[in-house]
Amino acid sequence: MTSTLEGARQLVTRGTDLGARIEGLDAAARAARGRLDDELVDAAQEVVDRATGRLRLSATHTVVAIAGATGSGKSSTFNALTGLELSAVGVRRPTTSWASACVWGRDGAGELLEWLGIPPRHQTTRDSMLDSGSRSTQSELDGVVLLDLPDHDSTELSHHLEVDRLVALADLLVWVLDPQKYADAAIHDRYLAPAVAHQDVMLVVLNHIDTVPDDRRETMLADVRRLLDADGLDRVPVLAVSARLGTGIDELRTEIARRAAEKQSTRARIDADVREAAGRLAREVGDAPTRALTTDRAAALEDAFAEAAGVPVVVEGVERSARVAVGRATGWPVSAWVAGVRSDPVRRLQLDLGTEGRELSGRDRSVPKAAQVQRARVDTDVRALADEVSAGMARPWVDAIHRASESRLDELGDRLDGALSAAEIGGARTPAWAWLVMAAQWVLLLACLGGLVWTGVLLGTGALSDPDTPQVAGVALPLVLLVGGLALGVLLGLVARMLVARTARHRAEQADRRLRDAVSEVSRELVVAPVDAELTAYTTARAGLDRALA
Ligand SMILES: Nc1nc2c(ncn2[C@@H]2O[C@H](COP(=O)(O)OP(=O)(O)OP(=O)(O)O)[C@@H](O)[C@H]2O)c(=O)[nH]1
Ligand SMILES: [Mg+2]
Repeated sequence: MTSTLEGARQLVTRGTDLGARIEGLDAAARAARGRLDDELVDAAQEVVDRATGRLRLSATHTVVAIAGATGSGKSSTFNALTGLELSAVGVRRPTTSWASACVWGRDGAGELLEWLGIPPRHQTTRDSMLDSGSRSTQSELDGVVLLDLPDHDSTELSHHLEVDRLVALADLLVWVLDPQKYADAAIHDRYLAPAVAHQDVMLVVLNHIDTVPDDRRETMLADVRRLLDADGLDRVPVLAVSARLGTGIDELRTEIARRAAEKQSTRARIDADVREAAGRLAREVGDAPTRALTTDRAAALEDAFAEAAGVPVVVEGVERSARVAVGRATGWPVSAWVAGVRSDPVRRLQLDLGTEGRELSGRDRSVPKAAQVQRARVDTDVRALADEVSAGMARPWVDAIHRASESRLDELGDRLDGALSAAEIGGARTPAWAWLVMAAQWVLLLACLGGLVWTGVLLGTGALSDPDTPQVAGVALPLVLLVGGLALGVLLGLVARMLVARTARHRAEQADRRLRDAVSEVSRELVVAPVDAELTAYTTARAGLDRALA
């Protein structure tokens, strides 16, 4: 029960939500602009413009256009329906050069006629109240705007343009065929067969039926039917008419009047236009699932960028430099001498970090060579990203995504350099604990040296075991100073080494984080954002088409 109700409600919404469908097509066309063929996008946009234009105008009028080959009898049919000799019916072909209109019920039709581009001199109004002579037949057509068009097969270009323009704007189309040309490939290929989507807003008239012998009429009508079916127009009614004698004109008028009274043609026509345009777009857009860039993919790209920028080399440099410099400051001073360092360790520390800092600032950085080599990897990764993200999509989107992914790669070198030189890598500071450790090392060294000298003097004077010599826990103080200073200095040196390693690692991690942040911003701006824009456009286009075709 509920599901039936739900179904019914859906049908109503589907039937009435033409506005949403037009909006969907509009959104899809905008998103496809620059990505799909311009002509296709333009055509969809025209449908949107036409549809919104028509919907703003009179909903009580139905624009009925009479179209067909020259001499088929369009103007004659027009005259027969209006009951007036409005359109020139000629022997010289083509006769009609400009469309003319006959309006039943003028109220509200002015803007519509303006929109149709029919100048006032080509307009006639039939007001049923005034046409007392044929009131019943004329009031039947109330709300009809009947258009007599030029021929579609003319040698005159202006005729073609006028016909194509008005055929696109009409709510209901009456195609007039004649016994000579009803099988013409031109009319079937150019107008009838492509109008499959519009068959619910079309009528076909076989005119000049008086010229066909009675016994051949059935066969000819069946033939017309067969050809229309072959075009896919099996729902289009065919009416046999003689505009000259008036045969079948009442039936034609009744059919037009019925459709006009239902007031469905306008929306049905727009609906068909929207569906057709959306269908054509959808074939190009494809139906691959929508997607977003995965974080894994973006992270892999950042890695490639970081490597291209030489971030690992720089980070390793930061760690090495910190380990060496802080290590020198905090190690046992004697081993520093042994290592052949004669200069002031504090000065050396600053000098070293200063050099590293300059390298990292990008001005005389030692990594550009690495960047050159790694550019190849960036290209590969960008291509892999574009491949992955566009997998299964239709060609135009695959191309658009690849184009977008590479669109800004030329800036890569400059942008990475800029980002890295702006990044704060820190690390030039000697930590407070290192100063303390260094002071302690010197105190211990002095204690050790003091103990050594003292012990030497006592040994020289033989007074080492003199009870006057100060003692600590039964051991002579000079020996305690010598051995204790030495042992503690070495021990402190070992402990400091662990701290140095941690500090160096910490600084390296910090530098890595900051550099990667800078690189990540570059990769986001140069590759991720452009690709994301394509994916968003794809999602918008797909969602729009789903709405348009709902
Ligand atoms: N016998 C006969 N002649 C017709 C019929 N309908 C039109 N004619 C004649 O066919 C010729 C062409 O008719 P039009 O109404 O001018 O044809 P059209 O389609 O408007 O032609 P263009 O304006 O040139 O495109 C005229 O001589 C008409 O008198 C018909 O049903 N029977
Ligand atoms: Mg004509």
